[in-house]
Amino acid sequence: MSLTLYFHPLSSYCHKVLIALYEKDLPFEKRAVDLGNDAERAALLALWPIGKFPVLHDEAHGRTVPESSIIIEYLDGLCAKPRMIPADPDEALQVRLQDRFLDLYVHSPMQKIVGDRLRPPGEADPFGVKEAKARLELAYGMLDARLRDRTWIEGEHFTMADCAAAPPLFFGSMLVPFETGYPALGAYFERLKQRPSYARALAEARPFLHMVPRERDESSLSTGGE
Ligand SMILES: N[C@@H](CCC(=O)N[C@@H](CS)C(=O)NCC(=O)O)C(=O)O
Repeated sequence: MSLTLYFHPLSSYCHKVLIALYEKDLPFEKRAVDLGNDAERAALLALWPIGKFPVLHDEAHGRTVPESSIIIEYLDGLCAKPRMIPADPDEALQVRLQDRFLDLYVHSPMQKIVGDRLRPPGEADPFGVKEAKARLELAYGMLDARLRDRTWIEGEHFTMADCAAAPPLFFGSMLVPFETGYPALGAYFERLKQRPSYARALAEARPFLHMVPRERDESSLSTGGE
């Protein structure tokens, strides 16, 4: 098999890429990375010294591709059906903008809140968490307004922006719920969960979800994603 995805079953950015892989029905091998295991961590660092997953390795083309959005662009190059980024340059720009919005203003604050729960005793950052919650609420409001007249983030076609939306909304809903205050966003999230690609990624993650820290736990330090 040519494609290997270095991933963690709980990593939300890995879920983003898994959705695109499942949309395209591309064959690939999954290589789970436990960052607490020295050999596995070293193998990931050898591919991408930043040490974050997902990382895709394409043996047939001798390419190693980090960063979820870039991996999805790369997958579009390998298999254009269905496209996750439209061929039309203007439409592609809009999808990339929404992808950035979701990563920076939904995914990052969500990670900040979960990450704070994994910090060592005495190192919590309540002010940063408060800011992250406010940013999530702001982003929820913008998404809710956008989704009042759209099926997917960019309209009628499922794109990279939807791959970017589902995972942080899943974890975000446990931290700052949106189902009641943001009805269009709540309805969109229900559509996402019905989408076979995301339903599959979520079903594969479910056996590991008990590892997600629900509250700040002074004794826990995890090696997983979020
Ligand atoms: N910008 C990166 C973010 C990747 C990222 O934050 N990955 C997390 C898991 S969701 C990770 O590797 N966490 C482990 C760590 O930071 O040590 C992308 O889009 O792929």
